Amino acid sequence: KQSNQVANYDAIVIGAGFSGLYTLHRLREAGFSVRVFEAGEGVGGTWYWNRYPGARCDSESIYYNYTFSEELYKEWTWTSRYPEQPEILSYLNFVATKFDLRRDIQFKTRVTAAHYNEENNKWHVYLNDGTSVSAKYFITGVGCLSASNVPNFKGINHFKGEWYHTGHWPHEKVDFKGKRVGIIGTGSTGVQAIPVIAQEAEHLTVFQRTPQYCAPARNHPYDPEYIRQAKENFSEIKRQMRESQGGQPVIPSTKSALEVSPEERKRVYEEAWEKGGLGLFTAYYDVTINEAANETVAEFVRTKIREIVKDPKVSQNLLPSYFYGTKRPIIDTNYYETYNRENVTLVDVKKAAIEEITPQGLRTTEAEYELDTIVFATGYDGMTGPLLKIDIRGKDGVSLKEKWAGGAQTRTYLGIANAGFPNMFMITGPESPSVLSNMPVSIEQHVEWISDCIEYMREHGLETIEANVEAEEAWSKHCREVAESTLFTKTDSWYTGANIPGKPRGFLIYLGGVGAYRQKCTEIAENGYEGFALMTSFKTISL
Ligand code: NA7
Repeated sequence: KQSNQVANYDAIVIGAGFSGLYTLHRLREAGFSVRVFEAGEGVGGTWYWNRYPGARCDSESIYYNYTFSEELYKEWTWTSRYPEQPEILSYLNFVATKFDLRRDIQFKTRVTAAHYNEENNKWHVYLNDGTSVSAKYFITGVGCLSASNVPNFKGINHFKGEWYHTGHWPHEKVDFKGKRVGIIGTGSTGVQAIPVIAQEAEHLTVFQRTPQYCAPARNHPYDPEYIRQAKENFSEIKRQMRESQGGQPVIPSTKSALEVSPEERKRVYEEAWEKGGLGLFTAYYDVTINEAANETVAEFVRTKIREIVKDPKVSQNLLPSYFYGTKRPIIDTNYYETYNRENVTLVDVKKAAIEEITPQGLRTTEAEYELDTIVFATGYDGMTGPLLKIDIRGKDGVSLKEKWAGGAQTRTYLGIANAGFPNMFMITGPESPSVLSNMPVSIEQHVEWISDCIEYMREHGLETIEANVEAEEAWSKHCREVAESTLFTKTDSWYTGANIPGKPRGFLIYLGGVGAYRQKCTEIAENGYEGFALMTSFKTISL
């Protein structure tokens, strides 16, 4: 498999999204040789692939960016509160140009395998063009939501029309004009795409399995004065984001939803609804930990749905019943309103499941639907999926798949490292705050921690760093305990692995908060990388 002369680097990074770009910049500035491999033709990661209609971010733009460079923060100006995909992709291209990153990125190249070799303490990384490279450090910036989930529906290969998954959208515009379109899935992605596709398609049929809680985004262009103030307050915003619970400068509520009067609660919820965004989620501290508190928000949203959607039968089918916020809270633009359109039909596939995709469309147990185009907004094999697509093997040839038993019952140390996988680091890996935070903040924290660690290794003449089994067990246990103290584990979602048939259940995200997690990681580093074994020599001594 391996030629005699492979290119060797200090570090190999997979992915040129937010994670890979900053890792490259940071390690290169510290004097290391770095090579990034990226499957796409350009930078952007998530924002390169997700080009579906309506794709936008649900973190506010002035917080959804890097903060490692004040100059960069001040040079870039966002146009609106929730930026659309093309604008975020332009931002990442701007970053790549500003820091001259593309010269160390090999595009259109997929990493198929990465094997640790104990003989020479190198990671041997195999590429889809048949070549291989090696490095001392192996860093994954593969994203949390990049392994698309296309359900294995019978007949999909015989469909005569076109079908797309939202996470792999074509670069050229998909034309829905005059088409009968079906969309499966009503998560964050479906909710963004449905109102936009409905405006263009002749008819849109939404196949919904679980109704969702949404709140209006109230997107709007930014007032230049607001932007000016954000730029002026850069340092303070950065500090607040880094110390916060969710990665945005939100001061957490200290009040319970149950300690205030129903009138006061309604006033607070109405205010959050009018302001738009994720305000309902953060209105009271116990919304995601106490069932009765949760029900107050849930019922508030259900009332809004009943008010907005005119046909009572349709609105009834749109009422969610799971614990509010335990699937990703969604912010929308005219989502519920879209069901008042003549050309939109809602089909409840929990009542009548999808049986098969037919050559002409889709059949449920109750009816057949003729469709020209099917859009799968069916989500991802989250967190572990992107890593397990690659044949990653650590010491003794043990694969990550074997270690994690292929599912959501992962064991990691801090979501960054794995026992048995020396010198490998995961950016926003399973059991880190990752997707339940404002991603760029969590990504920057990991990149800085990892690059500081690599610099520490160089300064101290160290060869390997590897998480201890005990430290890993303790972290995973802590991660599970925090999750179990909330309502999150009571709902089937991609956080638990439940969306992928056969994936063992667990809880893939650390819910302790961005600020507390950062502090923990910093302490570990300051204590000489507590919980890790650091070695000056890697050679196995054979007797
Ligand atoms: P999600 O949130 O996982 O949503 C996927 C949707 O697809 C959801 O409504 C699912 O219903 C539905 N789904 C999945 N498989 C099926 C099958 N087999 N039949 C019918 N319906 C199905 O993915 P998104 O892309 O919307 O969002 C992912 C993340 O991106 C989001 O959380 C943010 O972090 C950004 P279900 O709810 O499982 O019943």
